Amino acid sequence: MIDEDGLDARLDAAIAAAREAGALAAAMRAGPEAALAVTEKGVLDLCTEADRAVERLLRTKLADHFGDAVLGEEYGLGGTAGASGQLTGERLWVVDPIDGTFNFVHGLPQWAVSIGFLDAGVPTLGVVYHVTADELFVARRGAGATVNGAPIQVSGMRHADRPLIELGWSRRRSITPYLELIAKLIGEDCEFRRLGSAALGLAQVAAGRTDAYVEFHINAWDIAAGLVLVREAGGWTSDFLAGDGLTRGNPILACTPGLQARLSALTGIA
Ligand code: LIP
Repeated sequence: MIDEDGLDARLDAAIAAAREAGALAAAMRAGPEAALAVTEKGVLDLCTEADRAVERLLRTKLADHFGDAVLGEEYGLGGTAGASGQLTGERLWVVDPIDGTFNFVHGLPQWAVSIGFLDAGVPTLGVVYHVTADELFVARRGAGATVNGAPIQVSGMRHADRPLIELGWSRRRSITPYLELIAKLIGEDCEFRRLGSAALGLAQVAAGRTDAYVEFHINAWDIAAGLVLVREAGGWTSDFLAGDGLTRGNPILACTPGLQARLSALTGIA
């Protein structure tokens, strides 16, 4: 495990890198159309030159600077990963340069820079920068969660009789269970949203603005930071890293604790 000074240095670097990465993404969004030319990694799964440029910046400022490994959405395993591209060592950055790329390309504000850090396999640092709102969500394992420096807590079911639940979905899974879950939530008098960024989805749960985030498959780079945010804000998350969650993704349920049993029963995510 890394000592306190090592974690302090990494958290400071992640905060600075998130802001620099956010500024780069925003500048590229406002710049020549070429930066927004999309390549499609899968059906409706987009990547732009902005995604790639931002990830290169994060790799330089974080993984290369500290000599740590990195897993990123656009370049996969890199940094100090072994020649085989396998994860090496106990210090891993898990980054999504622009989470919510579909929104980013279209000009919707729900996109964010997401930076997670795993120390010996444990989600330890989380930084999510909602650039268009200038909201910087930060969490460190055992030290709480903040937004722009102010402490945050999950909702505690303050709107107990009318929960607000965000559902994520992608073409990586069938639409049927997603539609069935919507019908179940409506039957339970729950409101639902789909905003298109899992990183922001978990940040809003941590901030108490929504009561839960559910997605039947999500990748580690989307939520590695959000796991720390929700847990440090007093929330519950499913065991996302179980099995080969880190490299192949898993379902995610993140919520205020009062909703966990009910949503685990509705979704089958425990
Ligand atoms: C997105 C996730 C979202 C999911 C999308 C996509 P990206 O990440 O944040 O929750 O439903 O399919 O994976 O691709 O914008 O970085």
